[in-house]
Amino acid sequence: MIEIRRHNAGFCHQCFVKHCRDQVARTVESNSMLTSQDRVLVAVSGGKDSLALWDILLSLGYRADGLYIGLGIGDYSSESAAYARRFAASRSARLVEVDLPGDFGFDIPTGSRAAKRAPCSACGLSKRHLFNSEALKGGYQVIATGHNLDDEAAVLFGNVLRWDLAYLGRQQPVLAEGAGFVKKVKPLVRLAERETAAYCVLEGIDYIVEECPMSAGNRHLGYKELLNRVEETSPGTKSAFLFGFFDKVAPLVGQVAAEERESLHACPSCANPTVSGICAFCKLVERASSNT
Ligand code: Q46
Ligand code: ZN
Repeated sequence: MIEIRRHNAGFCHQCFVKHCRDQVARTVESNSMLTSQDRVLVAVSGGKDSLALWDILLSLGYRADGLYIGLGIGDYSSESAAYARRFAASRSARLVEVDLPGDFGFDIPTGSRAAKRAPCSACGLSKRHLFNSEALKGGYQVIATGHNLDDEAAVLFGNVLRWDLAYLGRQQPVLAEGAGFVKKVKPLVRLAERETAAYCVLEGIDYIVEECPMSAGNRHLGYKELLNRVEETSPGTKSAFLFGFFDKVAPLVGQVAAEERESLHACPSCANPTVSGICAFCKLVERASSNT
């Protein structure tokens, strides 16, 4: 029996799997995330969330391929790639691969040192850039990421602590396509972390359990712990926090993000949208290669 306290419900194996798929189907439909004609590129890390997402989208009949980005983070990267490849092979699904060291000449530890950025900042900007450019290159209409309820509530908490309106404006389950941008969707926002883990175990999906070794000190982990403590005493708080934001506040701050998008232009080096001059990813590549 799998208990979900915020729903005040318990599920057997079959009902739990159905519940997860229903939650994703409901999120996809109510937010017009995907059509059956769309080709969707699922950002896959080899972890539980992204593999559960890929599996659920395939089981719902969507045309979903995977995208794995090799970040060059030692054994963690080689092991996570193996999980992504094994899953793709088990479902006869297509996995697109990009390798930062092989294709761009640097890994995340080197790039972050060269650019004097925190590893997760260099990593995040590289992944966002490559998700978009690979989707454009491959002719995909949508990029799907495995951000779950816990991730999104922690990010929202951080954005609220700093009242970062630009980030808050972009924190939506769907970001529409725009000049140079492929549509981005987060179909797992109704599922908590422990639910995607249980889904993988029940469906026999092997995923990398170890955390990325560079995640130590990532402030979102601290926010997650904090929210978990609140959730423990008041089940449903995280969901009320996130969905209250989506319903009541996101429409008000969405305009800030829309204005920011309008001021973007194409990077002279790679043509991806950027605020000014050469984009952050091209600068990172330049700094990392001048340091090797
Ligand atoms: S992979 Fe990259 Fe995460 Fe590792 S370096 Fe940070 S952001 S923790 S999802
Ligand atoms: Zn660029």
